[in-house]
Amino acid sequence: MFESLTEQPPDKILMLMQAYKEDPREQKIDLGVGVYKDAEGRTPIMRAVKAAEKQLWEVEETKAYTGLAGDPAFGEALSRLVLGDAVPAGHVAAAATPGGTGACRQGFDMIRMANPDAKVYVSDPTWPNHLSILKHMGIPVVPYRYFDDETRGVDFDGMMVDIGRAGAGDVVLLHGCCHNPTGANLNLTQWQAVVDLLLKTGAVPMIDIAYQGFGDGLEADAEGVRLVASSVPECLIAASCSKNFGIYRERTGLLMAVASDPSRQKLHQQTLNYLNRQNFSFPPDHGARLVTMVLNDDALRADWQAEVEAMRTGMLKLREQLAQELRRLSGSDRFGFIAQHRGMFSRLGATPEQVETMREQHGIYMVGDSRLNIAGLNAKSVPVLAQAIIDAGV
Ligand code: PLP
Ligand code: TYF
Repeated sequence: MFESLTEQPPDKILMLMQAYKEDPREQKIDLGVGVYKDAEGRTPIMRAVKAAEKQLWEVEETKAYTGLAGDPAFGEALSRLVLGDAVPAGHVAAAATPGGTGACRQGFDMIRMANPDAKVYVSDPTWPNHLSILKHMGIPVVPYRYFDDETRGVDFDGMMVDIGRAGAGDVVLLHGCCHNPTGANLNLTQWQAVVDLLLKTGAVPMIDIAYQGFGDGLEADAEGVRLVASSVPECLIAASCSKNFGIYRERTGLLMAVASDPSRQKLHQQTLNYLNRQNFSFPPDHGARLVTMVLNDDALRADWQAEVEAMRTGMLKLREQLAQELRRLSGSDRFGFIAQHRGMFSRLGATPEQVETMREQHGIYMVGDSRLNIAGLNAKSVPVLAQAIIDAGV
């Protein structure tokens, strides 16, 4: 039977990770996969997470199943982190998922279940996994203009025209902050305009937020999500704890369904539970429990916030250093966008050939669309990258 299977396209980001590993050059620089790294190139376990893990080992008495939506305390704590006071708890249904990817997948499943004809509008470009999961599920995808290749900012006029075509029964997928792969984001005025448009058309927003705290701060990064969630009749939010808690392999995420009418909450919760049961039954608990402990303990939370803030400001400093170095080498301001972008990524706007040249000649690994992971840099490698960018003729 399985002879009928054909090879599926591999994940280019994960392939790049492998190619980097196999490169024997000592001075190679990894700007590929979206994993935070400190100046020494390590992806550390965050202090508060480690402390929670130690405590957990002492106090945990059972590994028996939780609930289909995971521990409700996790749902409450993480939805509060994302939504703040924007939406009362009684309007939010939430289910733990295996990572933010699992939250996206479950969200798409809920959309398909509610409306088998739904089209999902996605930014051009978006995280490749959005596209591959939607394709795998047979959900039609409509790209909307997002990145302006000239300014390296958001093509907001184009975006508004394109998402204006989504009608009731369609979904507009938005990145909550720190857009992957471009680093270009909406400001709050633009979020408001998107909300007004969605209210007019009746299209439902789904927000993927995987980098809260990596852009302008934990609160600022959630402003767009909070505005949407408090304004529209219904929306989905897929949140990931992989980056901002540094617990990638624990697979910790949350899918939220928010409704302005609280009487919808019960059915939404039941649907989320049902979908978890169909796809994997109980979600992973370890990472979710650590996150809950960190968020609900004042001291752990303060330490975690301080560490996220240090990661964020460190990345901002690298952005500024890179923009400055490129200003010096190019004698122009055309790389100023690097300091304007937010999050782990920036799309440089280099051609695939230029990306290849940087890899071959300088051992610099970035994704083929010229997305670079800022956290892969340190103060010493920034000038090396800047020189390579200029040498490649970007
Ligand atoms: N969404 C986006 C845009 C991402 O970049 C990521 C990255 O890792 C995720 C979701 C989910 O990640 P994970 O499944 O590791 O939590
Ligand atoms: O975009 C990234 O690099 C991260 C990590 O299949 C990632 O989101 C990359 C590929 C993948 C899953 C996660």
